[in-house]
Amino acid sequence: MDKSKPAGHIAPYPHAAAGWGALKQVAINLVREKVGGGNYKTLLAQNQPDGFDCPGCAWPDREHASTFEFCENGVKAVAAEATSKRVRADFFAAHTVSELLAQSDYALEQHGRLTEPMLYDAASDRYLPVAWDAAFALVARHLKALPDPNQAAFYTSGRTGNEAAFLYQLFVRAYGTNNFPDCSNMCHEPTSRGLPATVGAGKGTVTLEDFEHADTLLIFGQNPATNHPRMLGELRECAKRGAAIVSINPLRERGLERFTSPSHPLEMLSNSSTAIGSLFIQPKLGGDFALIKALAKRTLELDDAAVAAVAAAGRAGLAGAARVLDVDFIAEHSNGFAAFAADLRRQDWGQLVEESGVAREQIEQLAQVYVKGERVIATWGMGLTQHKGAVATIRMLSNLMMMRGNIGRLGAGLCPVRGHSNVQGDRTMGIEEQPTAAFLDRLGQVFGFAPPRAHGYDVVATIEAMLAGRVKVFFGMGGNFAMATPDTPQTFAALRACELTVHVATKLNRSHLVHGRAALLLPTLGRTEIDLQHGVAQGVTVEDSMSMVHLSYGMNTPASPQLLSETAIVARLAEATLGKAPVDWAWYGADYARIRDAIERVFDDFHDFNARVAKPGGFHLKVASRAREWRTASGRAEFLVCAVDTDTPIHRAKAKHGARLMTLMTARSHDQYNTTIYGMDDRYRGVFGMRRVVFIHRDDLALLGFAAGQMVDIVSVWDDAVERRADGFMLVEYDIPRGCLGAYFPETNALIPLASVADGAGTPTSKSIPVLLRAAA
Ligand SMILES: Nc1nc2c(c(=O)[nH]1)N[C@H]1C(S)=C(S)[C@@H](COP(=O)(O)OP(=O)(O)OC[C@H]3O[C@@H](n4cnc5c(=O)[nH]c(N)nc54)[C@H](O)[C@@H]3O)O[C@H]1N2
Ligand SMILES: Nc1nc2c(c(=O)[nH]1)N[C@H]1C(S)=C(S)[C@@H](COP(=O)(O)OP(=O)(O)OC[C@H]3O[C@@H](n4cnc5c(=O)[nH]c(N)nc54)[C@H](O)[C@@H]3O)O[C@H]1N2
Ligand SMILES: [Mo]
Repeated sequence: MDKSKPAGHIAPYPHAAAGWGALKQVAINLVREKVGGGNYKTLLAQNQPDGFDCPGCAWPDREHASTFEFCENGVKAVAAEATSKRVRADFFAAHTVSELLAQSDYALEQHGRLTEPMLYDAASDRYLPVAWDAAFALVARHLKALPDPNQAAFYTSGRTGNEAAFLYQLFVRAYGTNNFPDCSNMCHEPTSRGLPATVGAGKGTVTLEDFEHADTLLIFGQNPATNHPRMLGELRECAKRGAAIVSINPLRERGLERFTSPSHPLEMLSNSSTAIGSLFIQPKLGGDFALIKALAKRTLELDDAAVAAVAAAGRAGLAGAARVLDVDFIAEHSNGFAAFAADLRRQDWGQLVEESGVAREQIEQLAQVYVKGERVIATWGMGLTQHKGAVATIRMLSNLMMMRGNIGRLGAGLCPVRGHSNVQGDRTMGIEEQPTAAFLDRLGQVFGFAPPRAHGYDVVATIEAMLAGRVKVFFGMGGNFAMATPDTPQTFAALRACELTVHVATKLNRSHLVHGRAALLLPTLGRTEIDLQHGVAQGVTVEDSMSMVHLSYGMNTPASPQLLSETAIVARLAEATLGKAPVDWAWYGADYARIRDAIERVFDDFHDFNARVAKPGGFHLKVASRAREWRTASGRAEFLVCAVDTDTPIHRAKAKHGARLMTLMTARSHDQYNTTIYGMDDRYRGVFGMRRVVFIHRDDLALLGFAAGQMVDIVSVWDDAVERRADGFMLVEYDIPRGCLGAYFPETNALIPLASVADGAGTPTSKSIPVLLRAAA
């Protein structure tokens, strides 16, 4: 590993987020990606009715948007797919797999689009061309040879459209397993597991319309300027209206301070910008649970004060102040409030301050903002989900919102902000290792087969099963399993222990190089490309983060005539494996509208699917909690008592190592899409030309006896004998709470122990890793 000083530099970013910087970056990207002339027009068709859904993120689009919503990172995602560079058979002939493994993730991405199916040849350590039919026959042979279908696992990344996802889960269940690890397991799983127990549905309750009416926004653990740039447009409008916007984040992310809108020419010309954040609260990593519980406690105290004031005023014959709690909501809609309130009253303030890392005065200030809001939206991203206590944190947030009836009414609600553009839709379609019995019953009835009942493996369980030899075939529908997952050396060993690994992909990545004894690489169409089946262009449907379902049509000529759509790959693999049972796969693959009809038969909420989705903008998929219909066991929204966890791996490591123990978060730079590295800058955080950096507070630099710019190795602290380390990172002094560090993934994934997951969700704790720093060897 190269431990010499990186070539990059650090320079604070003084400008607003987006604006001219973003446009310049867009131009650079188009040139770098050598997007062919005809493909420029694709950018204009992005997120427009009859265009394609942006493969960038899951933030929704304004219906009938009249101007192109310009988004730098959306353009990067499109440009990466529309690149004119190609990886052909001659490329693989020229490079052994071992050679390619030595290249960086950035270099692998730069080679361009995959063009034909390839089969690994161990004798030459190269990928060689293979015919599609032979490829499907090979996978089918492996699958049929397994003594138990549960020895295969089927991964999904969140770009896969609904039609392919539906057919895929049908095939896998007809084959006989529920082993559906998916990117969601590493992402918003704590949301999907946390919310049903409280509001009865695992999805957000707001739509864009609610943003037009909200007067207060609480943004937890999200970096929208980089990861959901179109969200800034909504925030800008809210800010202009005078809404209070609070960012709760250990880092003061740039896009939440000031934003120049590229779709507002005046702001661009005058170099002016809209101030966005009204208040910044910087909890320590993983401190959100204690902070939210503190807000709930304070809200209760303020209500007690209001009740006392009313009583006093009444004695004096005056009208008193209004209640702080929404007593009507609590009485009519909820369950468990008395126990919840009793727990809040018992809760010690000191513990909340200590565990959140936020001073009591600041908590009280934030509580004032919260109770002043008549219509409050709470949004959250990976800053809440990738912790041991993530499920409890999300439930506590739901509790807090319910106290003031901020769920299921105009301008208010819960807003988990999902990542991949169709990650929510894939789950809706049944990509789910823990399917409900009701869903399986229905699937079995509609298609006349008996789906497997046993729950399957999620991402972490799949890696463990591969290591233990219990999973022998790994099939990846998109994504980059080897690099997105924790404990990198273990994951590599797991993949290498497989009899067969198969990846359906658009571009080369490391997962294709860390392979099983047999390995296939199956190239597929991206969402921007025309998908012709029997001469007819097919659209695919996607569901965004706010449950809007719409059609997406590709416009570009496919990167290679040999590419198959994901749906076609599933249909042909299913037929090769199962014949025409329980359905005629090819018949479905020939016309995606038939798959939508089948989806409608399995899910009531998709009634009239083809007709409704044909309308520009599509339709909103019902979320019961939005309508204050509570699909919980009690039929009411549940207040859930949750205690502060003071026995986490972080607490235990601190007890052992004292103040030198640091908590590390791993997040995204501005120039990456998850494991895809587009460039080496993190502009808004002032990092240029390098990625191996660690953000650290100046007092911690002093405490540890380091200086900014010095190189360190990072070592995790865990209770097994495995040494987990990541070497050669430059220390960058940063405005981050004491005891906390920040770095980028995937370079740091080797530090996350496989067993370190969110309670009740299995999500790797990518934002709270106990580590020690050592001067680089
Ligand atoms: N351009 C681009 N767009 C993307 C992606 C991408 O990689 N690139 N990825 C997509 C995907 S799959 C996803 S899931 C989303 C991810 O989007 P985000 O949720 O924004 O993801 P991250 O960059 O991991 O970091 C989240 C934020 O959490 C903060 N944070 C870290 N720990 C804590 C904590 O303990 N508490 C609080 N309150 N905050 C914390 C970090 O400072 C950071 O600002 O973006 C999607 N969109
Ligand atoms: N340490 C740490 N680890 C993390 C995270 C973190 O914050 N910290 N975040 C986690 C999160 S939120 C997520 S969602 C996961 C992401 O995990 P994944 O979804 O597995 O990873 P991606 O990097 O999004 O996958 C990129 C690859 O997908 C393929 N691809 C792109 N478009 C298409 C397509 O249309 N079809 C097909 N078949 N393939 C396509 C390309 O080959 C590309 O190389 O990573 C997780 N890992
Ligand atoms: Mo994600």
